[in-house]
Amino acid sequence: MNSKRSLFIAALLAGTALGAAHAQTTIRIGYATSPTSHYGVGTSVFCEELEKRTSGRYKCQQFPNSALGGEREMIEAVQLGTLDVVNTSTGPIGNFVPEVNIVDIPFLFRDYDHARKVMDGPIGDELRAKFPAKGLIALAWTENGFRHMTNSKRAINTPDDVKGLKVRTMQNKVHIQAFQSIGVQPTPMAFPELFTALQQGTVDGQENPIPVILSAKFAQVQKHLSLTGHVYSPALIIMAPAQWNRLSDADKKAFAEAGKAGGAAQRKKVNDDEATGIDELRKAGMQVVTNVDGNAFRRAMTPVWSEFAKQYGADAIKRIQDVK
Ligand code: EAX
Repeated sequence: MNSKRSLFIAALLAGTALGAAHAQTTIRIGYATSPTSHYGVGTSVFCEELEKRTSGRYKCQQFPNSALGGEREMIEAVQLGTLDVVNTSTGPIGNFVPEVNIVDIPFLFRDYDHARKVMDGPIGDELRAKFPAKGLIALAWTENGFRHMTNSKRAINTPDDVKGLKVRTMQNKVHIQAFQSIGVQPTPMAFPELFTALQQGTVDGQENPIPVILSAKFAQVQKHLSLTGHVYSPALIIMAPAQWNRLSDADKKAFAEAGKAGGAAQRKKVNDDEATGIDELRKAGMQVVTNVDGNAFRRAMTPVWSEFAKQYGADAIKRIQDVK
């Protein structure tokens, strides 16, 4: 080999090595709510941890406030590979991974401890394992929170009070069926359209966890809040398989660990908002019913529960309930 050529190859190799050491990949990540919301906090921790654990080879560009569309659209974009990562509620997930519908059943989870234990345990792992067949990688569970009802018409204490109300639901067939069963007129709608729909009276109410009600400023357009806690709303960080498959095993581990850290931070923010948010919403003018007749709501949904047992398996439902 002549010396000129070997020099050239050496330079090329050095260039590659140098390039590899400095190569930085920007991960585009979207979510529905504001940067200071639970999704914003969880996503920021995910991004910081990712950067740290890959020595800066990966960093994020965040797209908060539904800038890239509703959750359903963002999941589609991840499936297509035009978006790298989404931090989303399970609301629209059943349309992609039907097995996940089971965790959206109202009154399935007793409390936050129960829900988090299920998602972090074998059941949550098994559900995440269903995603790759649908062209999605479920990196880690995060959290949206227990959902409560708000509306512009009246205080809600019992299931009788919700009869005839037009309530926006997520694009989730379990939720739609459950609300129909107690006499609500469900109006499925993407989240980015919701504020205007409430403002213009297209719908009377909606239901969301405290952190969403706070960050979306629904107090400006809804007078009544009832702490119905009728359903837990899990969330997850989902990644495009094309991105995931390119990663080394070490980087896959870094992504997964960053996802877990993001999930923990997001849950902590949900806890904080639950602790202080209700007072904040009162100050913003909402009338809050704290002593909702939860048992009455549960009883009212008993008939639809037998339907869910048929659809999602009585055994699978019991397995979730049995987690202590
Ligand atoms: O995930 O659509 C909804 O109501 C969701 O709870 C919200 O976008 C946050």
